[in-house]
This record gives sequence, structure tokens and C-alpha cells, in this order.
Amino acid sequence: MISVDRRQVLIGSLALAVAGCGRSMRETLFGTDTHPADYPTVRAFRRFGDLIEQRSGGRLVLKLFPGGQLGAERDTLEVTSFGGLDFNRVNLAPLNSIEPLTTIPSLPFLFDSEAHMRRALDGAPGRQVLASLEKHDLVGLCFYDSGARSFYNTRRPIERPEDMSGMKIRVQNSDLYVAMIRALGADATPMDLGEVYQGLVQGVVDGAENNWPSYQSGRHYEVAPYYSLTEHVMAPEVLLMSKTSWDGLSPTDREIVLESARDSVPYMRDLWDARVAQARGALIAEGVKVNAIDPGPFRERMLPVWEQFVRTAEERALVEAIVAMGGGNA
Ligand code: GTR
Repeated sequence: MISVDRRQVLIGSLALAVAGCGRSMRETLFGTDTHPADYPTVRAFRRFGDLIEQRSGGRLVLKLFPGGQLGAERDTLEVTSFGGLDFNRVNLAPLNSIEPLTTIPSLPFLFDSEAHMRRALDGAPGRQVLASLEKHDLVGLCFYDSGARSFYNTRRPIERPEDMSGMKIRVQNSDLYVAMIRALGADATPMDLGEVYQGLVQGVVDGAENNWPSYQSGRHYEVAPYYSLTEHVMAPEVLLMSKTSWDGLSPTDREIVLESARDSVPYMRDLWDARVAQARGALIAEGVKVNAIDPGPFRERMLPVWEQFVRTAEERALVEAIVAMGGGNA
């Protein structure tokens, strides 16, 4: 019996639909996001869709597939780069193996606050990272927030790096994340987001790391109730367009797409701040055990990882530019 993967079929027919689309008339553009429909990235992505539709007088229409329906980020990313999908919203992590500059905003303890992160991404460093994607057949449209990632696990509160010794921690598919976990003395297990809940239940992993909204929406807190506020990474999300699709747009439509993406960012940030507060409050009320940590020992263990990933003059200059934008919360 031949087993057919539904996702392959869906992606295959999308690719055909995209390839067969006339470029002059009403055009349906396909997008994907791993999160469910009510998640801030998906809501902002929809707002972006509404804006391109309005501003093009109904010519450009976004058809969005949320909830990881089309597969894990690293797979849909590949499909996007060869033009089988028009838009994709991913975290920077799955791009780390494709473009080294995307590793820089993902470095541990790089940003001193969310305000610093937003400032850097809105400025020249952010533009440089987005532009670096073009040679990989991807057009970086804008960044969305992802807040700060902290560790959570099934066993005990993590107060010091030593508490993580021997723990198996799920990470995204990125060498940087593997290196960070090893630097803390734990074992890194790269795994797609959709497998983490089951991985925690079955003990394949003891913990993972993520922001409050993802910890909530993936229901990971049900099995891993110890959330330790390490806030070690503030790697943002990015909204991408396939370069093939971009090249098929008129200059006017490209402008509409770019402006609409940028205009969806303030909306996303408001949704994000509200969602972080809601998730934190709801999960604490549910009995999640949150603990503060002293960041000193975590920073000390994780900072040497920078050496491993900041190698070229361009990478060093980008780090310096970001660090120089720190200080103060305004
Ligand atoms: C979330 C992020 C997703 C994905 C996920 C993960 O915070 O929004 O795009 O990267 O983390 O850990 O896989």
C-alpha cells in the first residue's frame, strides 16, 4: 500500500497553484506559520494580508495556513526558498544554518532589554540581517517580536547552570542552540516544535526553552511545570517572502508588500505585549512554578559561545553595532 503524506500533497498542489497563477489579475499568495490562529504572529500576518489586499485594490490576496499545517519551519522554509510558498513566518533559529548573520541576533545575552532588541531590529542591524537573506532566495520583509526565551522542565526549578547537568533539553534545529545547551552542561536534542509535547510526556527530553506564549500555546506547561526565568535569548521572528514570488511582482506591488509588512509590526508588538502578560498570569494561576535566577553564572557559561559563532569581520561589526545600541530602556 502506498502511504501518502497529506502535507506533501498540500505543498505540491500549492506549488502548482503558485506556478500557474497569472501575475496581472487577482493573485492568491500562500503563507504559512507554525502557530495557531490566535497567536500574535498569525494575527499580525493576517493584518499584513488585509493591508496588501486593501492597498492593491483586491488584486493581492493572502491565503494563510497557520498551526503548522504545512509542516515544520525548516521544511516550509525550503519550500519557500524554491518558490512553492510565497510567505513564511519563522523564528531566526531555522535560518541559522542557512545564513550566518541570522545567528547574531540569536546570541545569548546579546540584548539588555526588549527595548534594546526592538531598537536594533528597527535600525541598521535589522536591515542588514534582512538583506542577507536575499542571496538564499528569501526576501526578509520585517521582524516580529518573540520576547525572551527561558528554560522549563519536568523535574525541578533551575536556579544555577549546575541544576541542568545531565538534563536533556529540546532545542530548535540550530547549532547555536546546541552549543548554548552544552555550555550549560546539559544535553541538547534538536526537535521540531510539534514533537515537543510528546517528547516531554515520554521523557525523550526533560525540558525545553521558549517564551511565555509558546510555552502556553503548545501546552508544554502541563508536563513541564518548572519555568525558570533565564531569559537567555531574544531571537526574533521574521516574515519572509520567496524571492521567486517577489521577482514576479511589479515594483508597485513590491512596495505594497514591504510597506504592509512594516505597518503590521506595531500591531504585532501590541498583541505581543498583551499576550505575554496574559500567558504569564494564566499559567501562574494554573500552578506553574516560576523562579527568578541570578543571570551571572548563566551568562558566564554561555558568553564563550559567541567566539564560536562570531567569526568574520562582518559578523563582529554587526555584534558591535548592536551592543552599541544598548543601555537604557527608552
Ligand atoms: C517559538 C517561535 C516559533 C518556533 C518555536 C520553537 O517561540 O515563535 O517560530 O521557533 O519557538 O521553539 O520551535
